[in-house]
Amino acid sequence: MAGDSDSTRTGRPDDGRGLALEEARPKVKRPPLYRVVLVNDDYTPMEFVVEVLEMIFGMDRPKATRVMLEVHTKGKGVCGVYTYEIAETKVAQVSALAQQHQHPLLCTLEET
Ligand code: TYC
Repeated sequence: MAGDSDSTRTGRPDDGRGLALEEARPKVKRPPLYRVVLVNDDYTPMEFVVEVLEMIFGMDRPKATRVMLEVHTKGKGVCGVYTYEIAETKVAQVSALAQQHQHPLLCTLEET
């Protein structure tokens, strides 16, 4: 704060040596998080979706199968929650795989 001495601000006595001795206050904020969402369609094979969930999101087969079936029955489902760069990369990886195999599988980001 402009005009305030260190000792006023910190509540610690001035040691008289004219050197600011302050605890380092770690100034950290949690980054915003984004959901990676898979969208259902009528054409992408279930097996392909399960493999994508295993490859890109590190799920084991039972978990990948549960998530795929949730998307299939409810219309969409969350694959994971990540910081922006990681979420964007996962979306790009899923989209690239879907395009390579000519499936219309859609994967998007949602702010949390
Ligand atoms: N509905 C697809 C089918 O019946 C399977 C599917 C599941 C497709 C999840 C996309 O994100 C998806 N073959």
